[in-house]
Amino acid sequence: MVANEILHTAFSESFGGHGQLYTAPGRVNLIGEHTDYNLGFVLPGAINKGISVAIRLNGKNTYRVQSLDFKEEVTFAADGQKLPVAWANYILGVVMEFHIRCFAVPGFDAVFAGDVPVGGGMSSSAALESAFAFAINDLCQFGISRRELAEIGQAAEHKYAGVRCGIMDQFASLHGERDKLIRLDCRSLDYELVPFRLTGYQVVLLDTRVKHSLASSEYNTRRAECEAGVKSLKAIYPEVQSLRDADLPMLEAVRSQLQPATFTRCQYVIEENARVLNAITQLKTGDIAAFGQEMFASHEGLSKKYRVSCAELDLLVDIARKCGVTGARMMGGGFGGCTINVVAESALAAFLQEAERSFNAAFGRAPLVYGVKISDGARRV
Ligand code: GAF
Repeated sequence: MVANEILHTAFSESFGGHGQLYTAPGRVNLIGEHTDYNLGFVLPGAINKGISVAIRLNGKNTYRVQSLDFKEEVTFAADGQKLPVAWANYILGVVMEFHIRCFAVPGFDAVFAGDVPVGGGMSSSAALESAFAFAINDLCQFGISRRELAEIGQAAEHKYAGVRCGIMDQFASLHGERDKLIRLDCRSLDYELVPFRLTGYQVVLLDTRVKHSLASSEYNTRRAECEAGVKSLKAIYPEVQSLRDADLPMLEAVRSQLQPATFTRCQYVIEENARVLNAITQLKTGDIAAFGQEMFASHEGLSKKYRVSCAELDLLVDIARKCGVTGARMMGGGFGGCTINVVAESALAAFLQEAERSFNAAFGRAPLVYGVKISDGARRV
């Protein structure tokens, strides 16, 4: 997390005096990818990397926000006009979502900075939305629940970043707890905190440093394909509201009405939902080897059926398998970013060495390595 003094100093240099500090984390997801917008199950956790903000009401109608990382400052009003600076739109979106819910956000001055790698699949955007949503709610004493703050962040992302994301990232950033994963039912938003402190194992992310420009449009295409599948299923099974309500025989029954690609996308989602539930049982019974196998199967589905992986991610998962890593898969929306690996400490050094060697041989650079800890969600500092 960003050092508090850095934000305090930057705030006082730009605005004078002190701002109140808040922080919100990025997230990892152990299993359950692209299941959230299909109203299924996910198993994320908040991490010890996030975005922190120093903020103070300014008595005006405008918002003046400075990004230390992008070295930019933007002033805007709550008029809903999209801004030319990409990061500022997430904050504008959050402010507008408060307004839509009849919570008028008074003007503020803010400085923010973070250590969640942008485009790394750890959801820096959700961390940014959650940091501002949490801070505004607390500063203005609106009394909005964390769950609704997550919905505010999600809506901001839909409308101001153009990504029709699910709720997982914002929910995890707001509800995370140290050493606990979140078993989230993305339909009811009921959740359970599942203890996740594996003695002798580490969670390590390997960053391909690939950021695919098609990631957002492909994401929205996948979502549309799932919706097409639901439409056909509904015609025969009216009770189906989302892929979460279907099983493989039901999907088979409508196969002839679906494009082949749509069929395999839906197949992946139905299988992935089942994998999440299996994996949670395995985690609770301490069967980490079986849990890891579900992670590998998840990757296989994401790569071959959902088609959101890329050569760099596939290679890293392949190396992980060969090096005896317990479980590995691509994480997040796909088309780049990180793999998540559950690795026995005894296997870690050899795995990292081999990953660096093989990745370098194939792509001419080493992947970045991040060890992450499952940590608390958004909070006042
Ligand atoms: C991105 C989205 F923001 C999430 O909602 C989720 O769909 C994820 O991709 C894929 O599981 O992080």
